Amino acid sequence: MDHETTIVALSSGQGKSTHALVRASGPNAWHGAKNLGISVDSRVFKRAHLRIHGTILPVMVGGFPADGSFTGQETVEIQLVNNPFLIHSVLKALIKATSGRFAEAGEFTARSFLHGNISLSAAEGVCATISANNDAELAGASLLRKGALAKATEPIAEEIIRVLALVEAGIDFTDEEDVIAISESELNSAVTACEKEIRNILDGKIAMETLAGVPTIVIAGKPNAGKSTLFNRLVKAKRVVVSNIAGTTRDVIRERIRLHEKEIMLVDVAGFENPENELDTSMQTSAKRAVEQATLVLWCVAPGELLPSVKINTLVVHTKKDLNGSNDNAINAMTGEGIGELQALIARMLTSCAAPSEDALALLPRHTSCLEEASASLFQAMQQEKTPELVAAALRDALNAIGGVTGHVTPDEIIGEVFSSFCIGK
Ligand SMILES: Nc1nc2c(ncn2[C@@H]2O[C@H](COP(=O)(O)OP(=O)(O)OP(=O)(O)O)[C@@H](O)[C@H]2O)c(=O)[nH]1
Ligand SMILES: [Mg+2]
Repeated sequence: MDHETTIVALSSGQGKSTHALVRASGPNAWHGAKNLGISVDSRVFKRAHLRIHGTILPVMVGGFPADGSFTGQETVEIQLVNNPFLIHSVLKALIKATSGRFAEAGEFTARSFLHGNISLSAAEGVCATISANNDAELAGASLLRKGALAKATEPIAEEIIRVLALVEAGIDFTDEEDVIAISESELNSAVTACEKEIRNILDGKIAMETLAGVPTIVIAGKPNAGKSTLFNRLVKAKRVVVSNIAGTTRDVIRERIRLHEKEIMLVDVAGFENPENELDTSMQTSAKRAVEQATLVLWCVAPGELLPSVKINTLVVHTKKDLNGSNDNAINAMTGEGIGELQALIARMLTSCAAPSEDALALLPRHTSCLEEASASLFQAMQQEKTPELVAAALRDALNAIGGVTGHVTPDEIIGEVFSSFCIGK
């Protein structure tokens, strides 16, 4: 990628909307806009008239100077009516006027990274924000975007650099007996501390891909407990068959619903009982697998049934309230009594089990492997404490691996790979 040519792209998404946003960034961005009859004022968004095909097009224009733009280069943003023909004409006119070219995928964000405005992991956060499908994914992406991972790893990298410098000084002054740049015990405790920090990040991490799916809520319990009636109530439709014959539901039934503004997958399964034949066994296996994969299990208990042993992601739901008035927390899925409270409780439980906590970092697989590599190299350095040259080599490997997270020491191919997953215009 060259970074001296002005790049131009449509920055708003596809689809129906009243307005579209065209962006140009690079050394000729402002000059090019002027060539089209627009005078750009720094940090001002204003009405303007664009000269195009001999006609005048009313637009809104914003100008960002190099030291105040996302890319770190002069930028112009033009808002116009969302008409594909007009957008295409404006893009072509801007490219001609700026002697520029169409931007490649992720090129605006790549320039931001290359001008030192954001770290590589923060750039990946921009990408993850654009493609987020749910609240948890958005929260994970925003932690990345705010540079939380870079903030956590940079002090570790600085410490490795400090220790490496001392080890190398020791190698350089090996002839001078009385010069000990770093003692074995000092080296060991510094490297151990760095390794522990990396381990903490890895242990407390939330893998970004686990946030991508919608949470799954499985309604489970004994046959006839009222599971399917609750399923239908939450889906707000007669989606599954309900009857007083135990064993009515046989398959795993899934329905995507919204609950308190959250997208969830609701699942109804066969009641748990001792299998009596092959069909029972297969039903039970499917139900068990669904429960194992659930984010949250609603374990339905009808009056007179024994309570299950409590598990972390399980919420016991007392059904058929009308048949057992003594339990305050019970529901009646037939009338809807207690359903509002149950929905609120589910939403609260999902928030606590799905969203990353303030200090939990959402890592992409690339980050995890860089950190694991860094940890392994530090471990290697500790094994080699008697041979300074090998310690230095292992520390350099650790530094390269950790630098890969923030982009300080990232090969061009990896940078190219990261930005190519963006869409054009970002
Ligand atoms: N009185 C009363 N009956 C209920 C209530 N909820 C469900 N039922 C009845 O209980 C029976 C069983 O309900 P289902 O929803 O089919 O139970 P299930 O747990 O899905 O049963 P299986 O699919 O056989 O495992 C049906 O006759 C329902 O009408 C309730 O709150 N009160
Ligand atoms: Mg059922």
